[in-house]
Amino acid sequence: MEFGKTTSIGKIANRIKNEGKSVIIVAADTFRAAAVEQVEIWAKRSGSKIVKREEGIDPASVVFDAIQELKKDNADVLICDTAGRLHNKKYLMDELIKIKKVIDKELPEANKEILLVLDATTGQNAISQVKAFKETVDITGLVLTKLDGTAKGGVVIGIVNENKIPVKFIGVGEQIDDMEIFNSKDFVEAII
Ligand SMILES: Nc1nc2c(ncn2[C@@H]2O[C@H](COP(=O)(O)OP(=O)(O)OP(=O)(O)O)[C@@H](O)[C@H]2O)c(=O)[nH]1
Ligand SMILES: [Mg+2]
Repeated sequence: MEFGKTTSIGKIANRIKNEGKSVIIVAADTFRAAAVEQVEIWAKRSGSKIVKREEGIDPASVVFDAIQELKKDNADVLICDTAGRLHNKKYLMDELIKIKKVIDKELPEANKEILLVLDATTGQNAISQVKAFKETVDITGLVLTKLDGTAKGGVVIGIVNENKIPVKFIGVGEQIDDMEIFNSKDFVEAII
């Protein structure tokens, strides 16, 4: 779903680059040619290296390749852009599990984050999204996008309480700097 995953990856990569670290982004949404193009644009904007392969290739194999690049370059951070638009949900979840297996095997010592990107405008629907993904992979954090719009994302408070998953970033626009580290106090004030 178009929740802002790829955009958020560009913004997060930019933040990490600004901290002086090197970033590789891997285009692991191989199901749509356009997805690879979109993430490539964000890699350029953020000054990150991209690892990509042709459309239709196994996403986990591209991630495997990217990890070899990471090791070769001795880069600091690898960010994977994954698919969200598959009609068959089971297939999508199976792909995520495969990607996670590759990462765990190839980078057993690395710090890993699995971020679920939620669109603040989707309301209650977000709850079922979190449930489905949480059952599949251990989500370590949420990114809440489109908080610049009219939606205040109040539903996320319920999600955080129920699932004990922290909100790590919030998206507040379409530009590269439009991302903030989540501050629960500001957020509650904005909702009120
Ligand atoms: N206003 C606003 N728009 C955003 C924000 N984040 C993303 N968008 C817009 O939302 C649309 C979808 O963003 P993408 O990053 O392509 O979403 P995605 O989850 O990667 O989508 P798929 O790859 O199609 O599943 C784009 O038009 C973005 O510019 C945000 O924080 N605020
Ligand atoms: Mg995308």
